[in-house]
Amino acid sequence: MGLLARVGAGDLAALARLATYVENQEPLGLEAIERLYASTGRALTIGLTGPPGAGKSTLIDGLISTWRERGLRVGVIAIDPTSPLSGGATLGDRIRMRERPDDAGVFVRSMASRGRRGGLAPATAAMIHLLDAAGFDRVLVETVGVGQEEVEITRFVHLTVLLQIPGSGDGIQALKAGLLELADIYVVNKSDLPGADLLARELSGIAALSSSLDPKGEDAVPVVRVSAVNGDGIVNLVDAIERIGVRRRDASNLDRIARAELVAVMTESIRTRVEAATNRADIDRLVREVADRRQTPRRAAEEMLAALSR
Ligand SMILES: Nc1nc2c(ncn2[C@@H]2O[C@H](COP(=O)(O)OP(=O)(O)OP(=O)(O)O)[C@@H](O)[C@H]2O)c(=O)[nH]1
Ligand SMILES: [Mg+2]
Repeated sequence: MGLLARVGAGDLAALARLATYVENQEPLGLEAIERLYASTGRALTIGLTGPPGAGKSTLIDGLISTWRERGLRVGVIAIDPTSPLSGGATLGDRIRMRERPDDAGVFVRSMASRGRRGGLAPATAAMIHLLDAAGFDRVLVETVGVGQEEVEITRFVHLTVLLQIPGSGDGIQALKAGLLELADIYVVNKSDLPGADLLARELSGIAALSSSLDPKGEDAVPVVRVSAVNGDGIVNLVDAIERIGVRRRDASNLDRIARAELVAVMTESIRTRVEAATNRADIDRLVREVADRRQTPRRAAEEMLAALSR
């Protein structure tokens, strides 16, 4: 496989091609991960999430610069919630990261989350492995903190950074339940705007309370104030990520990630296999029978699963 060798040699054009196979979970992509998986596990992987427009992409651009100054290679996977059909913003508009065509140490990839065949979760996990195997020391995954599936991606990374912004009127932004809990670092971005002090205090209060209630006695989640547009506080954020990253690569956390991915991949493959083994008419018939109370949902599901062993 010439493509793999070229990726191994740092060829970003080859990596971009392979990434497309991996994103679409095509045979070439699946085979590449089979071959590469044993050489993954080196990168520190970081999820970065927050409400739309919080400045996630702008911040990632600053993180890239800081890591590059420290000699580290950075890969970015930006999960794009706009459907290709909805006519959302163009990619160039959404990915507010400078192009660095001359820098082989940076690779940015956007992945659509909507309207895709096969699950987002297995494809994203595979993409993380690809960038890890391609030698990127830090792999960032940007997700918008409102969609369920996008948020679940954070189960596949070592640590998660949650962005909040001041001045949105209601303090902590309405977010999916559980998002505050799964973050390892809180960032107050746009701290050049009024209200940053208040928001930082609120987040510190939440962090202190959660830590005092934590049976494992974990340290309070740090609150880092940054301004992604003018670069303030980015070095502090990188330092916090590096510090927590060391802890988050312990055995129990690696098991957590492996377990999450195993479950996600298994769920997805059962679903696609059942779909492939069952024809549309059978599914419609089962739906009718369940709706008419002639069959229980459990029995109907068993019948669909039985198609797998036929
Ligand atoms: N004042 C101020 N504006 C910022 C800051 N960071 C980002 N912005 C602006 O906020 C807007 C959104 O920035 P993005 O980086 O695209 O935000 P995002 O969270 O990636 O957005 P989505 O991917 O669409 O959810 C842009 O106009 C940025 O210039 C900041 O620190 N201060
Ligand atoms: Mg963005």
